[in-house]
Amino acid sequence: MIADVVTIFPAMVEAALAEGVIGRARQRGLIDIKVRDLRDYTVDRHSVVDDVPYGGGPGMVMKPEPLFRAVEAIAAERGRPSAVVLMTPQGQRFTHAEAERLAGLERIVVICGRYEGIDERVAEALVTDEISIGDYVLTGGELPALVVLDAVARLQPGVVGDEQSVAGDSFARGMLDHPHYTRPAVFRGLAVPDVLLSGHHGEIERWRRRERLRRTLERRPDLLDEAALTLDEQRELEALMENPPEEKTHESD
Ligand code: 4GX
Repeated sequence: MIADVVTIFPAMVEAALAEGVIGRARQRGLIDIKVRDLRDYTVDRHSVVDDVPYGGGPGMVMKPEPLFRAVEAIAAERGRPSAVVLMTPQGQRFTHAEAERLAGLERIVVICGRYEGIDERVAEALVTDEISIGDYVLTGGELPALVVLDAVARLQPGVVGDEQSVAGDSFARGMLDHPHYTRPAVFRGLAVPDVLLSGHHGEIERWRRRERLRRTLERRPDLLDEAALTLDEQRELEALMENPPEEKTHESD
């Protein structure tokens, strides 16, 4: 995967992409992500990227010219991008399915907007996909771009060490994950469920499957409408719905 990020805060984006699994994958050449400073594509002496909105009103709007020049320079250097993504609360909601779609593309460009937004002609003529990471307003598209790039990059072959863990991702399965525990077996009086210490792999898998279904039913029942459940999972879910486990309570309740 080749990805280019266009931003007025390249250091912020680069810092995040230099760490952890993604930073390592970049060093190993498994993914090629370049962070581009939008001001490098300006032509005026002061590297201005914003201007006042036509029609008046508060705030500033990102000028079209630097964004066009940036995407054209990237296309000339890398080849025509398969997608030009704009991070915006006006976009389609980002999901794991969308991460999988983008992960299959050869070259993507991600544009991080700031201020009140970008000149609409950029969205019309340059952008192929407008994506939102959720219904809240941030100060810029950099954090959303990092969210998208992280989710897409970890789907590239070899980026996450254990292929099994990527295939078994909770949202790849369409439901929430089961609980995880590590040592010690008892911590401050809180015990790990016995079944996990039993060594019975069949029972452990059944327990985990049941916990995934229980949590999904409890916290995100909406996911179950879309989830492709196995026959065993369907039966387990019906049992849970007939006989709902006690709700978790707190001492003060
Ligand atoms: N999911 N923001 C973008 C400026 C902006 C507005 C319109 C382009 C068009 C956000 C989100 C988000 C705030 C990033 C406004 N740029 N982006 N920014 N939620 O809130 O993606």
